[in-house]
Amino acid sequence: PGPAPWWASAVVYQVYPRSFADSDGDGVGDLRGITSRLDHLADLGVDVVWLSPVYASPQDDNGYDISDYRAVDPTFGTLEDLEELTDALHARGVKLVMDLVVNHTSDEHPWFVESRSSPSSAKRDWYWWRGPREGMEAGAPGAEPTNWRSAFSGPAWSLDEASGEYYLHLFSRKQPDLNWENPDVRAAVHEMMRWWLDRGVDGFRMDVINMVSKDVAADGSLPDGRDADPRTGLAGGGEHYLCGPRIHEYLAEMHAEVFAGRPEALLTVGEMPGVTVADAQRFTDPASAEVDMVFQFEHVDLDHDGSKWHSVPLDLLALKASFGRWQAGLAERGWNSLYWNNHDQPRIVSRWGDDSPEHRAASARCLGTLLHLHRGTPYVYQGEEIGMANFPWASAEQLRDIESRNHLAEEVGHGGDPAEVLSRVAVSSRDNARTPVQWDASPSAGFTTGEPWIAVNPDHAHGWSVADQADDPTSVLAHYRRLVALRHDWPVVALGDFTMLVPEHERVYAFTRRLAGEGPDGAPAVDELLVVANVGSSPVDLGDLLPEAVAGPGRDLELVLGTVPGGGGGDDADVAADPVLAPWEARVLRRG
Ligand code: TEU
Repeated sequence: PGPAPWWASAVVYQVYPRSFADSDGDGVGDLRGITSRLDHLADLGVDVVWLSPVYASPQDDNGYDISDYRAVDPTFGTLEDLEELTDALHARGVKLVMDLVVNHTSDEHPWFVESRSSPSSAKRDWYWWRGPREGMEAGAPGAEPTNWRSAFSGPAWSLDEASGEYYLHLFSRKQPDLNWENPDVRAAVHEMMRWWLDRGVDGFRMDVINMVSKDVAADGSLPDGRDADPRTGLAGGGEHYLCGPRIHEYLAEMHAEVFAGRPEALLTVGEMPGVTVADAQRFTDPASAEVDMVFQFEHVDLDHDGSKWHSVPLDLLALKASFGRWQAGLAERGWNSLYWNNHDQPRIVSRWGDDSPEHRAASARCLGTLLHLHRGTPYVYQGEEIGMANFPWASAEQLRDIESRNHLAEEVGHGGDPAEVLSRVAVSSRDNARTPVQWDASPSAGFTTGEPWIAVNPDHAHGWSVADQADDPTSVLAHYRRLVALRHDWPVVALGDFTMLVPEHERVYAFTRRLAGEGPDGAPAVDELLVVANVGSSPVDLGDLLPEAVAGPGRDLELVLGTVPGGGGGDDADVAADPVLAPWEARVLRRG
């Protein structure tokens, strides 16, 4: 293998612009707001910013419904503001990765407007138009071409009354799916991507990119045989559009048309619901020339049963088994991305940590340590670095997310008890990730001088803000800074082999990282880290659980990074040797 790619030792930070920082007091975050807060990102030390969509959009799904790929939505500013942000990031050595949403457009995109205008329109075939099910009347219940469900409730097909045909939308009815079978669609996407790269963008995070190839029959028909059990798959019918028959062809073509031969150091990451380890090997194998890494969903699907609205407690053994398989599966070929959070997931400290006052900071540090010490490129979602928690949703009116609101309406419409449905939505809602970043303890947390578009978490006044944590060496923020630095400074963190230890232990998450290299004298040497964490709110005695690893003969362990306040400070040797792990304590130890 050649030299390690630059992103092996990089950390990416995701900005969700609507909720990051508001510069003009309209209550919605914007580009100038981001530019005004770059000190925070520099201080954290991240290498790349992934910016969620800022393109022109009716904002039906907060910008994931794009009506002009080459314009900035006035909500967020102007193209000049984006240029300023790009330059300011580059001046600090930080790259900018844009969101690429090309499985679908907005229904207000000129392409769809033209497509919808008539069945004989030149762009009709740019989207998925189909007549009603054979022998059925358009608009009759169940007459949709397939029974696939939209991820945001209801059928995945909507009827256009004028033509009597349906169009496909795997997400909202305002997000019609593009027809990638049509080469003109693909060419238009490639051209747009090159346009952004030419403007200095450093890569793309590709929204649901493994959904662009649909399992369509040779004659273009979608027969009854393509119906699915409506309760399986992401949106019901996933087997017909997740990693479909032409997906590798499309991504290889995109790579050749857009990225190949570019001298810049770029990053591509494909968001891929339902992707398996075997799929990911091929997608991320440099020899396939498709994408650098993928976002997989296996771990974040572990704590619900069937639907994301039915949460079950996390099984730590299953989590370890899942991470272990991904680490092993992408060890030789390909590369992992690592994330706990993004704009679609509830906050990790509330989800798998313990957000009670006693354990919140410790569990945030512990989970951060675990993630960042795996092999792969870690992603930090805004606010994660200060231990932001879920919001205490008390009424349906507080929710803004289309997915949450549609689900509430649907369940209540079917006779569900509103309070019960709300309590389940509150746990899993994407809005948990979308409350404003907490910059300080002032009334709107320093996010805006106006009325915030979504509630600010009241805990910002109680220590959970950037201002409160910035100068406190024991804070979650200070700990995340150390995690980022560790990946930059230690090749073994970026590149070392991964071996899971004690996979059957119910409370301890432990693994080693090993990298063969050269010692100071030029002789061959192995650098080895042991990571051990207590994933729970009571102490755990390691006893002789890890005798070899912890106290093998001649194996002194040095504490590289600890999570208990003071750890990493003066009495490191004692900490390293203590057999008892405090609640949510994590240690990164190095063999002497
Ligand atoms: O998400 C796709 C996806 O698979 C999910 O995480 C999805 O949001 C679903 O609701 C899970 O419950 C991407 C974007 O990240 C998301 O914000 C968009 O809403 C979606 O695509 C459509 O563009």
